[in-house]
Amino acid sequence: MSRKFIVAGAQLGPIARDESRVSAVARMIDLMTLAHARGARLVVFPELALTTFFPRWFMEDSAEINAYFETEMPSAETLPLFEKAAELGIGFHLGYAELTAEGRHFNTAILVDQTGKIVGKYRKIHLPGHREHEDWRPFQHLEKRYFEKGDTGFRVFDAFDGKVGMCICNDRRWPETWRVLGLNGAELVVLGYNTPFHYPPAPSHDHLQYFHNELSVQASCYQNGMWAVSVAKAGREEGCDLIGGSVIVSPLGEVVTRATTVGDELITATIDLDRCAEIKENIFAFAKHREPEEYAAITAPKT
Ligand code: CDV
Repeated sequence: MSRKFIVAGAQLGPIARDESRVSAVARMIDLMTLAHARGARLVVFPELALTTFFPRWFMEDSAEINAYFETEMPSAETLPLFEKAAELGIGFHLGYAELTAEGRHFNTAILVDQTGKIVGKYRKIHLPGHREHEDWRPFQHLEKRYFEKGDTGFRVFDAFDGKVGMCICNDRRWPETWRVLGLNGAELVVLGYNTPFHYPPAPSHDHLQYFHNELSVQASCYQNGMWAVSVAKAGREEGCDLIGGSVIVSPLGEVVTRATTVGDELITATIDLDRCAEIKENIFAFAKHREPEEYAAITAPKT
């Protein structure tokens, strides 16, 4: 049986600080409807897709912070997305800020199947940025303040006739993310990101933001023989420029399709999960060619 199907990346333009979840969900439903019209079985939305990228502001008031988090999924505001997905028979991936019943905060993403059922959850492991307000920055990046390190590991889910893994934004830059997903059998990795164009700790790298984005995803797909759908929240959001550059990448490391704007934009491609074998059974046949006894430094505690 063929494992060829169409996937979509639903890049979102900026979400204003005062934009409601209802409005963000309506934008996502429009993109989902378009994805369905183009024949997609799965549509991928960005990281923290329901609100503005709030870690750019220092906040101390827990009520103010918690207002950006979801305590249930679906909620009254997000239910229409699940209902539309079930009506159209299209799966989706969604990033959001999760507040658990125990009061824990995570940067989370879910995978939803074509019946509208949640079949996978991932909580972001590599949290960039800092914990306290840093005056010198033109904008803050307080993910370490607002989120705990994820506790799900890099799991892979049986979905869409294949093995699907997830990661979120900064995770995509770390080869360990993809290698663990690859060792767990992932054939398709879906992810979203919010990447500011300006990187205050090393502004001389700003002109390389799009390059580093593609470099990370392309190298990782090739080195692990997997497809990726990597999707931005993009554009000028509350005065902060976020890169676009959403891509679908093949197991050979090729960019199959790429967004051309920094607004709401749908990209689609036909992917064939059977093509992962071209890499997984050849140049990166893990069982034949890996030498894990030489890799102990990778998992040694950090110093
Ligand atoms: N949301 C992110 O994780 N953003 C980081 C930025 C801060 C470098 C990223 O890796 O794109």
